[in-house]
Amino acid sequence: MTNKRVLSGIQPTGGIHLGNYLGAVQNWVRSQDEYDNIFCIVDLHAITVYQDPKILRKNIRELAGILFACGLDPQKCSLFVQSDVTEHTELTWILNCTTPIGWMKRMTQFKDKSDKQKEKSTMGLFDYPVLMAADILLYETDLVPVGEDQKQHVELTRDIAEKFNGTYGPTFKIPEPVIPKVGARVMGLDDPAKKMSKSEEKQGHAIFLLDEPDVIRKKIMRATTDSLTTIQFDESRAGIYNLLCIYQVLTGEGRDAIEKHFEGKGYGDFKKALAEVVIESLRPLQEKYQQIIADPHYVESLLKQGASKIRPIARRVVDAAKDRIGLGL
Ligand code: ATP
Ligand code: LTN
Repeated sequence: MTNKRVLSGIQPTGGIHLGNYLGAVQNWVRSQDEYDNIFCIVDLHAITVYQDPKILRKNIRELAGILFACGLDPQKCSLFVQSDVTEHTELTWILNCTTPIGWMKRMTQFKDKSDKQKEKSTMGLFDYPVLMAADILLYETDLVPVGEDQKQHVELTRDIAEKFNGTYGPTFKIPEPVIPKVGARVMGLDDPAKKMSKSEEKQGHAIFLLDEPDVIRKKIMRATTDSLTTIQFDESRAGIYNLLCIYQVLTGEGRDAIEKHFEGKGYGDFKKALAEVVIESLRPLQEKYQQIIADPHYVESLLKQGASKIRPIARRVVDAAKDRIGLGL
């Protein structure tokens, strides 16, 4: 029996933050031995909102470096840049023509992002979930490890695949989302009502994996909490709950043990302890990142190698879809 295939993606819209890491990347790394793994730097998704071209190019390389530093192993997975494999755009067009607009109008991420973008919202932003469906369906994916915010997009992907298969005959494999129990929705440190996001520009909103220890300490000490004092996992106290969840995933300790450990202590003590846990968890990957980017060609060659390895799968699936529909000669 062959291994199940995992596919996931991340946008090169800035440095990776703790939400990306705990919600997605850490799980990609952990399950590498078990599955056949494909990971994609989704630059075509990134341009659904304006990106400065020079910064985008720099972000793509840096993101690849960080992902390898986090522990993605080029022997065990293929990491590539989405726009290097043109089949992604080709399948997107085909799926655009089978996806009802009504399904797209229900996508909550589009509503949130287009509210922010207002009249600057593009067709690409609206079409973002179909491009994501193409990413997933191109590789006969079984499992899609993502944070909670992407669950709706994976469900849409399933609907798109089922509709296509129902109309034209079995073509696409139906994928399943994989969402972690803790860490699936890390909230902003400045505002625990908002998910931590790369593109939020406010200082103190996100902890980035390459943040220096002092920056991490400052951000955590200033994180928004409430006027209560006890250290308890209580979802109604969103700020402290978020910090406790981060502590829980990074230490691997149980909730009871954590509450007991901080019994009688104040928010200040807890925040100090959390800052040290975060700093120590990130230290090894920060060191590895410096080694990786010392040779800029190294990352580039791994990305090319990744694309060459997976391109034939994508070609085969697009050709099958074209054939089903009756496209071409
Ligand atoms: P942007 O702000 O540019 O939209 P983002 O921070 O939402 O970016 P993505 O590249 O869109 O990051 O997401 C990569 C992965 O990280 C996805 O699987 C997504 O579900 C996950 N993720 C993003 N934000 C969080 C978060 N706050 N908590 C947990 N997982 C998250
Ligand atoms: N939309 C995702 C990124 C993404 C993705 C994918 C995730 C693009 N294509 C395919 C899983 C599978 C996001 O995190 N915003």
